[in-house]
Amino acid sequence: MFGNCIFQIVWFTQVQGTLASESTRLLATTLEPANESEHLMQKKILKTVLTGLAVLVGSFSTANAAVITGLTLGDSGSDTVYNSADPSLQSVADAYGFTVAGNDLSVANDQTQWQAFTVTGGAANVTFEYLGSSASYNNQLGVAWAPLSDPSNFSYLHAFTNNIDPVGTIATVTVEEDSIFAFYVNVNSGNEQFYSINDMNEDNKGSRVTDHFLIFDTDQGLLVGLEDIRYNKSSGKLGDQDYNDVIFKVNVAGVPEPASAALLVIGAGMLLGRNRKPRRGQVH
Ligand SMILES: [Ca+2]
Ligand SMILES: [Ca+2]
Ligand SMILES: [Ca+2]
Repeated sequence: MFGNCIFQIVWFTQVQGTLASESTRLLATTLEPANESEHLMQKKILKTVLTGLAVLVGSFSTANAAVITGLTLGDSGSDTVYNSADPSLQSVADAYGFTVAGNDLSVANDQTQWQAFTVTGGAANVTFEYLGSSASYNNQLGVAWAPLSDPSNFSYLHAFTNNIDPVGTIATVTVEEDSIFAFYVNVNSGNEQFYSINDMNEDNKGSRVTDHFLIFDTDQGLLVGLEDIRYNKSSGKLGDQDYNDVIFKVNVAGVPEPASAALLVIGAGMLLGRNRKPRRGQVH
């Protein structure tokens, strides 16, 4: 689960009324395009986001009351994980002891169909931990996020680069309240870009919904495996489709409220004051 968050299922029927008015508001505020292609892109992303809101699968309360909600955005199927060079996604999951509801994680059977997440009720810190890679490309990974009031207006927050940053690198980026976020990769330092939102990927034209990012909701946070090569018509796969090109863990937590942050600073000051006194004693 997301850190120590409380998991609660939110069924579509419970939120349908709220979403209907939200949909109207989004449509009214976002479809003012600068040109036709931008218009089409906005419509496409908006449709994707609203479809996802209609299939909410779960939400999480965090420390500052931020609620993180996984969106499937129309994805309903697991994807095959093919074996290739070590470390395989399964071997990394095993090595780090990832479990789902107390049982060993299975990369074949435990895939969520989440493609993106909404953040409401407060800002959220998204913390990456780089766990492993089997890729010749250097891939820049991070979060793409947009305000819910303007869901096609993405900003990019870089977290780490495989093969450059060492395995074990930890990086935190902050996503604002009332936003949607997804994972992105700049493949081979920018030759291609893929998202965890399949409809935003250039190789996903048509009805294919094969994921570039497989996302698992584990007892230690999210485990994510990336396939960094595009869809190949003749093989019917995304590259070798081994999802071990970059493997990372993600934890999402509410950003502390200002009042709590102020208390933390005061607390830290008291601790520093305490520590200084003995040091002075040692010097003299
Ligand atoms: Ca899928
Ligand atoms: Ca691969
Ligand atoms: Ca690989």
